[in-house]
Amino acid sequence: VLPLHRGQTGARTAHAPPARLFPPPHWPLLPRLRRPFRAVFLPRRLCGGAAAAAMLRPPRRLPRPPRRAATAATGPGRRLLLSTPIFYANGPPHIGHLYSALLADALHRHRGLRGAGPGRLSTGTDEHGLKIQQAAAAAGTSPPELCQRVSGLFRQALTQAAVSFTDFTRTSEPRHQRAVRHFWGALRDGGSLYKGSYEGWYCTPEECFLPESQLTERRDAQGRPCKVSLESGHQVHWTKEENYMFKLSAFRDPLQKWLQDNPHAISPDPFYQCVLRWLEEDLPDLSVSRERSRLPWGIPVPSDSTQTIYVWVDALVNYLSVVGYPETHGEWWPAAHHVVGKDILKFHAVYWPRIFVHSHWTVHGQKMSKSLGNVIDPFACIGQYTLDGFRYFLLRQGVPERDCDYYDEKVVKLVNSELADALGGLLNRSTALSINPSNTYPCFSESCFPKVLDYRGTKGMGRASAEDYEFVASVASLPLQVASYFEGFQIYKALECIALCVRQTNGFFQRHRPWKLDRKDPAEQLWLDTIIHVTLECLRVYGTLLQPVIPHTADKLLSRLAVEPEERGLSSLTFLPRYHGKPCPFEGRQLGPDTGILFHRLEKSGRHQIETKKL
Ligand code: ME8
Repeated sequence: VLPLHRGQTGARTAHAPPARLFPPPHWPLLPRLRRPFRAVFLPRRLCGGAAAAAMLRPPRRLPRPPRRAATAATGPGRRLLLSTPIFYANGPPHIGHLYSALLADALHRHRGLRGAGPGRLSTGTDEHGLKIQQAAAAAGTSPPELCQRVSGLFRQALTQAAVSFTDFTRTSEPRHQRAVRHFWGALRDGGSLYKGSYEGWYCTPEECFLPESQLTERRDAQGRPCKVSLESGHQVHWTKEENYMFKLSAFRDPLQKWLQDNPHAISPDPFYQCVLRWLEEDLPDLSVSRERSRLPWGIPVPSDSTQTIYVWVDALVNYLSVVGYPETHGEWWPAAHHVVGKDILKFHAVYWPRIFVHSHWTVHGQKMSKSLGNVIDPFACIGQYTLDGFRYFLLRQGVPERDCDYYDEKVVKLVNSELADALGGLLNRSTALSINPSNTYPCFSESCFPKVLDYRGTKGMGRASAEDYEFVASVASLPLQVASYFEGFQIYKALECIALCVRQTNGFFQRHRPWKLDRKDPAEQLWLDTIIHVTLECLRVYGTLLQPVIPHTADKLLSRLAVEPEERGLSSLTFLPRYHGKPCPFEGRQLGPDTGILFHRLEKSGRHQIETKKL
């Protein structure tokens, strides 16, 4: 029973003791922990220099975290924990879940390629709470059995989608439960909990209380009037019980201040603004437990076996339990970034820091839901569109700021035009034996493509046109542009820029018609080799930059270009060094074996809805 979501209507009847605000707490769920302990959760730059370093000392009772904790939030070699939400184990995965995981995966892979410090990508399943208890009852099974099955499906889907997760947490695991109990103890010892009675409209599918303003009247299946959530349409039930309350209200001002001081804590910006607006409203205390008699499926409150810890408190602690809380999390915290859907922003932003938020996938303009029978099955999509094809589609078309609509024709059209035709076609044309019979990475000729300060005055100097100079400049700036889009959680924009450059490269190739050039004429040969050299250099850059998104296709492309594994990192990525008079390690190198078409065109297909009876 926790009114975390969109406000709270229930009447609180217990008397809340005033919360102590000094020193001001920075995260609501981490209130009044002893100062050094709490600070472990704070990015260093947020607490400021020496003070932060002092605050990052470990608490007396806990083992000392490694010294790395103090530098975890800054510096190029920092460790970073990236996470996806942990998904409810009440139904099979769909493309929305996969999208969250792919965003996190692409960020994780991109970071790895940049040679940043060691990183972790955590995911998992959220297995407690009323929702799971009811889903198990409906499926005629027990909660542990249901969770075992569904958790397995999520693990399988993420593995099949090549999500490079390093950790998979199940909230039913003993190590997680232990962390949650410890966390509860820290809240209690810090004086942030009190016992009270609570009543209000509870929405089980959303696992939260809803205020009257978020409700509307409908008729249930038997035609009786009932109240439902305005947003999700799910029925709500009046719930009244005794439970533990958390003094969230006391944290409104510090949280507001912290967010104002850290405008990048939540990206993209519209979601940050949205959280600030929520905080302008009332922020009532939260109910953080439920009566065990109603909810036996959950972690019992330590030293009060009549109560079960609220599922959201339990779930959020996964971001700590995954890195060994309470013993070793200091190695990873506070450098933690969370990718979440907009539906759970409030749960995260009001309780947890540093969030990348994305919108939702709809299907033919409708919300994806089991009752509408329009849930899209990621297994079927991967089978139909190939792993890389489907990864590319979701990451290229998904725009975090707004909902995106899914339909099959869109996947086929996009993937065929950008991966099969533009990228695959370019590789095919530029490596064809008819124009490159030696099957090597040919030489660049400075006389054909001389270095100039201002390309507008290039007439008569070489064979490259002003348009060619412009295009080469846009490819040269691509790696930085892509990096900054990844950093800003705008992977779709990074892919848009790459697609644009691929189109320009095709234009370059087409414009100069290398197949018309005569190899026997020495001057023509120099120009022909230069055209192929520039094209292969472009392809090498695209292959390198696309690794986080389409790992298999990028590997195939780079292998064809004979780029060794140790030459595929982003930190050492150069483009066209010969243009700058520097040696190119690829020049003259034998190309890799031709393993056929880079990406086969997709056929049109039917829709991929999940068989909801599967469970
Ligand atoms: O909320 N489009 O789990 P959940 C895009 N267990 N993404 C979507 C989506 C859609 N249509 N539908 C869902 C929970 N998602 C909690 C989280 S975390 C401590 C606990 C994605 O199984 C999106 O990331 O309902 C959303 O936040 C998540 O799945 C919710 O998954």
